[in-house]
Amino acid sequence: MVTASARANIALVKYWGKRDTALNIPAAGSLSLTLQALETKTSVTLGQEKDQLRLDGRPASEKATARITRFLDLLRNQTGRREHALVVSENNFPTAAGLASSASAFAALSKASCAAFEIEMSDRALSVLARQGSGSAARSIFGGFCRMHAGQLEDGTDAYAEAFEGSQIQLSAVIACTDAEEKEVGSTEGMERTKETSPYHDSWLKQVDLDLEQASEALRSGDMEQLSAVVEGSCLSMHANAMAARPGLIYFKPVTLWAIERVRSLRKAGVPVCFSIDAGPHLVAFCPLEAQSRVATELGQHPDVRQVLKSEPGDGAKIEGDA
Ligand code: 2P0
Repeated sequence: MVTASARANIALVKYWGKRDTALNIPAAGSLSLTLQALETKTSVTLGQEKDQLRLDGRPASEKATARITRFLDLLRNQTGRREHALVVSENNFPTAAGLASSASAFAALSKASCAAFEIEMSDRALSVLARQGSGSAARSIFGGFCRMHAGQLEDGTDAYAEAFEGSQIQLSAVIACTDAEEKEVGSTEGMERTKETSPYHDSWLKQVDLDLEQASEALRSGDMEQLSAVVEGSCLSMHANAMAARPGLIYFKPVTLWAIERVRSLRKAGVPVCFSIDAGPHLVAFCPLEAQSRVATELGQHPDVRQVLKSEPGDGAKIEGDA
């Protein structure tokens, strides 16, 4: 048995849309921060009769297990080995409610299953592998800030993530968790619907490249004001694009708008903070560590915020027991 851990990441510049669905290649790049507090541990034991997945202590659905089988087939095809696996995965945060669980899950599974099949891979190759499980998982191979490239090659080998170096801004996160129900439309389906039906999708894709440039510049020059404008702009443009799909995708709840308003009031009062929201109702606030407690106290003051998580930047995926 091999066990690996990985942590979820939240994008500062969002990914929404694929250029190749079968190979799961994003249509644009993205930029993220890996978060220590959102951890998945996954163990892989080969030599089973069929692939099995246990998720948070229970047998997983057939759909989730089939996704794992498709992923493990990539490694079986590469090695010529035919063994099936028991995959046991535990998250320390609510799954499938828009808290990026597929990112940490497929990053941890990539790391653990490569070790189980005795395949040596560079972090870049691991990132390409993880991407085929879930687009955002490519970024969770790395710790801290991370830049994902959409690449141009048809086979997706240049669609990988890498650590983003040189940031003058140290960010921590505060996550306002609302309810933890499973969302109605998952990211994969939501992205496809948006690409097919939203009249704003092409403009969104063009905007991502500008946002990536400006966010990188803001991080490297230490300009939190510029970073906040880009991060919130990227998030709201992504949601506007998804809302414009037919039928429209609305991931916000009333409490999400309340939390946006709170973050903006804090910023007006001089606290360096900005927000982002994934395909779910939770809000993630990014701020320097010194502002974390103040932001957490503020975001906890609504009855629909069930839990406030604080996180520092997280480590990349690793085999348990390794440093
Ligand atoms: C992101 N999200 O950049 C964006 C923002 C959610 C909102 O990447 O279909 O689970 O597996 O590639 O990675 C979530 O989508 O989608 C995501 P697939 P994934 O973090």
